[in-house]
Amino acid sequence: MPGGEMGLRPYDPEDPFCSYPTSLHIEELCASIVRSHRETCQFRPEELQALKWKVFTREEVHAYQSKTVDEMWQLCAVRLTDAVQYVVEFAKRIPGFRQLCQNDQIALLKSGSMEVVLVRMSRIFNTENSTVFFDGKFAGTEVFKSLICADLIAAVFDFAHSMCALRLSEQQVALFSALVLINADRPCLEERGRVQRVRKDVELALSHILHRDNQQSLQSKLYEKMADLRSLCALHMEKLRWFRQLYPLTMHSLFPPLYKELFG
Ligand code: CLR
Repeated sequence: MPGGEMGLRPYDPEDPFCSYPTSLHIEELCASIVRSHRETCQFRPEELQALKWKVFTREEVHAYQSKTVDEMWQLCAVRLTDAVQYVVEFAKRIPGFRQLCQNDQIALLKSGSMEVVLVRMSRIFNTENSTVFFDGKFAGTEVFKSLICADLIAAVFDFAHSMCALRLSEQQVALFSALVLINADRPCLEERGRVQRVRKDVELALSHILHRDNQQSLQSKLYEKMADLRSLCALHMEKLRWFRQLYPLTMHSLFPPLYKELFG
């Protein structure tokens, strides 16, 4: 069943708890999205601060580099899927998302979940030594060597640097993540108009907090970042197709079902 791996259920118009965002005050919408982000962000800011300098040793890096291509891909696919699972939970808690038809929920997650993972990556990226929290410690690009996609890894790390340079607050990250997900331009949407209505509210919510924080100049920078996200995800899909051709059985039998449902 499509969406089964994500635990999505079809929209039930009789459900009294399905309120439309238009009925919510914009402040409430902001608060709700920020709360959803906090509850599903996988690592709290205080936790990350405490772990900041826990980096892999030379021996540990060597162990990652000695893995075979398919072993390392599998490990990354598992870690990535954990992160995506949290994004799915975040999406479900965005007011209005559950009221979209199930196919549109799936279409938005297929095209947007990886983008939100990359936005979230900037929260757990240490710009001082260019490392990201992966598999229990902070990892530099060299850890990912055996994936044999150095260009993708370099591009992802560059993106994390450029996101960190914006110095977004957790609330701004939350609203930006919601905006990345609720995008009426995604392929295969059945009810674009309804997605557009939810998006308008999220856009209002983002402008509201940028205005409140006196950081309106961030708006255009965030819209530029969305273009970067698109090309990074296109590159991810390209690498995945390459990998599937080389190791069809690993992909088929060892990759997490959710990863295959969203990207396969
Ligand atoms: C993103 C933020 C999440 C925690 C998290 C888990 C897995 C990480 C991911 C973050 C960032 C991107 C990441 C991924 C594991 C592998 C992937 C480092 C930090 C890199 C880019 C490799 C992608 C390889 C695919 C082609 C399989 O809260």
